[in-house]
Amino acid sequence: MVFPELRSTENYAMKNPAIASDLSQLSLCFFIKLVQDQGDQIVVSYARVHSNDMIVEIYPTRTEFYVGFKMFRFTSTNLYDDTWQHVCLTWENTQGVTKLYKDGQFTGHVTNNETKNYTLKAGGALVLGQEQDSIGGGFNRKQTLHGRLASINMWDKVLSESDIAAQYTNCSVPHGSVFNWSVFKSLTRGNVTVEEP
Ligand SMILES: [Ca+2]
Repeated sequence: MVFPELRSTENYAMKNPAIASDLSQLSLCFFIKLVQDQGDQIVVSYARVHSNDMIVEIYPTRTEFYVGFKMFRFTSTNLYDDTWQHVCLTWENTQGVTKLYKDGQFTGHVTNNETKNYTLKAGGALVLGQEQDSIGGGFNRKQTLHGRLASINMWDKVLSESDIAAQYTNCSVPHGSVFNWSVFKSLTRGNVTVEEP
């Protein structure tokens, strides 16, 4: 899926509602190839209870992941890279820990105690390439995605390191149990295009 370089709030893919059951843990994985234009890049946003219920935002020097409006900041792993990368984030509400994997390898974890016992509520809108400030809208052209995104899937459990490594090495990704990449191909808006490999 190709997100064009001209920043616009018209370019995205949206599934609404996107999540069928409340989540106490999750894994979110995707392949991404960014255009480095020095702006921050929104991969995905999910809005239900908060407009920031789940966000992946890649900055030139850090990556921020939100669950329930609470932030996990990763500064030691650079994802702002114009080559193809495989990225997985896992979160669970027992310890309130998010783990980041790049190209199949664990790169670090961040704890946010405020996400302990939090439940990500079902029924919200999931948008690829835009940051929501209201459910399904409130986009900002400075918070968009430039580049290519593929095989974004989400599961309702924390995947193991070996499961994640297999996605990267095989380039073969099992269907996400929460949402599955293939559904987004028919949900694009604006100038977002789908290229088949
Ligand atoms: Ca927002």
